[in-house]
Amino acid sequence: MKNILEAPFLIEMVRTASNMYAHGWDERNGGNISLLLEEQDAAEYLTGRPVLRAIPTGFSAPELTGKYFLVTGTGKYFKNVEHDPEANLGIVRLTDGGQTAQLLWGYSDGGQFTSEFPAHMMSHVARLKVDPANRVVMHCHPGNLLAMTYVHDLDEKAFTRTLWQMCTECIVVFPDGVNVLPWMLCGTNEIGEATAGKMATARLVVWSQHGIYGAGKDLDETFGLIETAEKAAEIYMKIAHLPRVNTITDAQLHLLEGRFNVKAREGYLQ
Ligand code: 2HA
Ligand code: ZN
Repeated sequence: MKNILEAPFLIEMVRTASNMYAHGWDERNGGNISLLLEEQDAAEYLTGRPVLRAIPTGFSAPELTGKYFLVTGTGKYFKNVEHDPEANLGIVRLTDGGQTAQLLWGYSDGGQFTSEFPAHMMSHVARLKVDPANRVVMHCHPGNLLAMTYVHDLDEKAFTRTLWQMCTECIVVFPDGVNVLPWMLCGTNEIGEATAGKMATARLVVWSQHGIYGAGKDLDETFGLIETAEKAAEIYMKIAHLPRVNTITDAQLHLLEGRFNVKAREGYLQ
């Protein structure tokens, strides 16, 4: 059996958590990441490992039965992941229609997966239906996106259009736009179901006055997705109180669609 600490997927996860912390998106124990492991990686690194513990999930997700996930731990600080991956991360296999998570590695101090596990697993189900290549769900608290939810209309079309207008490349990176949930109690199946519902039509879901969820095919891409939306929100927060003299027009956004071969969310451009 190969050493999990040397697995490329684990090294990438550690790098990502450190990078998110360095960006200021994950204060204290804020944020969480889940990565659906490839069959090949699971076979190489996990077959034959004994089940260390069986942890009830409190929800069902039959679509994920037998799938392996690398997930950040509840109460853990992203800044500490690189110093002790085995305590701060865990690898689980979902069984019983998703109702049980078998711990195969990690959470070495007796911990368990993030309190936002329902939102993560339900979002994986939702994104895999749209994009079978989806592997990552990522949650964090980027300051400018959060700030924007205090001062901007939370209507999804209005929120998305503002972000698209803030940086030229936004519409290329997230042509499906950004979906928005109102403030809801976090850590519950309810917010998990609501997040997954929003994930059906976009890879970014803002949790008002809390943070953002992103989904993508790998850690780099998902990080970059949130990074791009956060950059746009930063520009917005710099200019929101100033007279807007120039902007990116819908005609220009259409030019970007053509140049980069992307299709903006239906009905979002004039
Ligand atoms: O504590 O970010 O939403 C981790 C979180 C909960
Ligand atoms: Zn959070």
